[in-house]
Order: sequence, then C-alpha cells, then structure tokens
Amino acid sequence: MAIFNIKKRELECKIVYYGPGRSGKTTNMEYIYKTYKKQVVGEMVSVDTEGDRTLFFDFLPMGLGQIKGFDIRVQVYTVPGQVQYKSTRKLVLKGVDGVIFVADSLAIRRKKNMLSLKDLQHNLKEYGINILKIPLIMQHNKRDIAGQDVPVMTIEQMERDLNRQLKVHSFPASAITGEGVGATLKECLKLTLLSLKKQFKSG
Ligand SMILES: Nc1nc2c(ncn2[C@@H]2O[C@H](COP(=O)(O)OP(=O)(O)O)[C@@H](O)[C@H]2O)c(=O)[nH]1
Ligand SMILES: [Mg+2]
Repeated sequence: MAIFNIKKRELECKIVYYGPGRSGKTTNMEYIYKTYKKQVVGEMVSVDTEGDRTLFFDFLPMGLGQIKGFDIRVQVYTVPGQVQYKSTRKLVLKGVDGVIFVADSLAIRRKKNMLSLKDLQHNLKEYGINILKIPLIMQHNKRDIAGQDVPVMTIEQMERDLNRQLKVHSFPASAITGEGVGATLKECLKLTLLSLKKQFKSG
C-alpha cells in the first residue's frame, strides 16, 4: 500500500524480494546497496542475520528522484526464505506494492522454488492480493554457476516450473557478479510505479 503524501509531495512504495532460503535475496540487496549509492538514502539494515541466513528481514531505503514534482521513495525488503519463518514472511509482505521472486538455479532447489512461489501466492491472497495482478518480476539467480560442476537448471526448465501461468518478465542473473540485478529491480520499479499511477487515477 503506497503512501501518497500530497502535502510533502512524496510517494512512498514497498518492494519485496521473495523466494526460497539461500536463493540470493540478501546478496541482490547487497549488490544494489554497493552499486546504486546515489539512489540509496540510508543504511542497509539486516535484522537478526545469522551467518548467511536472514532470520527476520533486510531493509534498504531508496530515493528515485522526482516524478511530476513528487519525491519517489522506495522501501526495499527481503524475506527469510526458510520454511519455518512463515509468519515473518507474511508480515514483511504487508502493504507490498511490487514483488521480485528470486529463484535458485541449482537443480537441488527445484522443489523449494516451486513451494516458495506457492507460499507467495498464498500469503498475497491472505492480504486480498491476486498474484496475477500485483507487479511481479522473476529472477533466475546464480546463472554464474552454470558450466561448473554442480547441476544447474536451464532457464527453459525454470520458466516451465515457475512462469508458465504467471508469464511475468524474467531475468537471468547473478547476484554475485551483479549481472541482471539492476535490470530486475528497475523493471519491478517501472511496473510498480505504472500500477500505482493507475490506482491513484481510478481511486
Ligand atoms: N554462485 C552464486 N552464489 C550466490 C548467488 N547469489 C547468492 N549466492 C550465495 O548463496 C548463499 C545464500 O545467499 P543469500 O543472499 O544469503 O540468500 P537469501 O537467503 O535468499 O537471502 C550465499 O552463500 C551467497 O553468497 C549467485 O548469483 N551466484
Ligand atoms: Mg537473506
């Protein structure tokens, strides 16, 4: 639920990185934090992180400059993907305006990706949001591992598993090298701002 503050001429919206545990959501955010310094308007905050596991969430505040005289502010969050943090994931999704689903290209994570997408659909529904209607972008992460000795899914396989019905824009990426990371976020922001524009016009 974006906040449109006419007095302060400010629009604030919320983007959430969703996906199974260890698919690379925090690494995406760390790359954004390092690379888009100009747009980052505060510290990246990781709440209760243990090693490479996010136990609560990560948060990054961004400012995208002005559109039609309004300051565009974006709050970016990641959820903890591990199955047991269901209630935290739901909490982080509250008021979401746009979602980036980070899927893991490792073959052993195939089921986890599909379960996490179902979990996203379910949690959105609890807030009365249809997954087919919310601005959603998919990212096939860890493409840098393809060609190494570990079994990695093809993009075609991942699209069949995850995107056959949704048919959302998807990006191959590596949160480690940064390939596709900015493109994923930018596309999600674009969709989200377009959707908000429509909502405010009709509301
Ligand atoms: N090779 C490779 N490793 C990655 C990539 N993204 C994340 N990782 C690694 O995967 C592990 C989990 O990443 P993290 O961002 O904590 O996952 P999260 O649980 O989704 O937040 C870490 O060891 C990362 O370094 C990627 O694009 N390529
Ligand atoms: Mg994390």
